[in-house]
Amino acid sequence: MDNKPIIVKNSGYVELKRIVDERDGVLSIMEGQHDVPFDIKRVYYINNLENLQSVRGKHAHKELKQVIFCINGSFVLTLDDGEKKQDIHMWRDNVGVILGKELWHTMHSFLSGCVLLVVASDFYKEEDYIRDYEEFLNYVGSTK
Ligand code: T46
Repeated sequence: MDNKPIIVKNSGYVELKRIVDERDGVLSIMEGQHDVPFDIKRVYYINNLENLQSVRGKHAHKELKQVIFCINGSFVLTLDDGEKKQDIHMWRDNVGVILGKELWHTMHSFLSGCVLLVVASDFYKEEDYIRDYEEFLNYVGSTK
C-alpha cells in the first residue's frame, strides 16, 4: 500500500484483497473482525453525487466505529481529531479509512460518479453524533 501516513487518532487504513481472474471484473471482500476491526452491523452507501461543491459528514461519533471506502470515482476525506487534521484523497476501491470514535470527518470534492461505501459497528443512533464543531472540541478536550 502506498498511501500517505495517517497522523490523526482513531484512524488507519484497511486494505481489502482484490481477486482478479481471467474473467472481466474484480472481486473485493470485506469480513467483519477479519478485514475491518469490528463486527459489521450496518452498511450504507452514498451515490448520485452530482454537485462537486457538495460537502457531507461534518460530524464525529462518540462510540461508533466505521470504515469508509470510495468504490468508484474519488473524493477528499478530511479528518480532524481536535489536534491534528489531514486530507486523504480517496480513490482506491479496495483501500478504506477507519473512522474511529471522536474523529471529526468531512467528505468533499467528489468526482466522476463517486460512490462511497461505509460499514459500521452499530445501528443508526442519532444520539451518537456530535454535529457541532465547538461541542466536538469540548468533547475531545481540545483547547483550540
Ligand atoms: C458518517 C458519514 C461517513 C439514517 O436514518 N440512518 C443511517 O444509517 C444514516 C447513515 C443516516 N440516516 C439519516 C440521518 C440524517 O437524517 O440520514 C440523514 C442524513 O445523514 P447524515 O447527514 O449524517 O449523512 P452524511 O452523509 O453527512 O454522513 C453519513 C453518516 O450519517 C455518518 O455516520 O460517518 O456518512
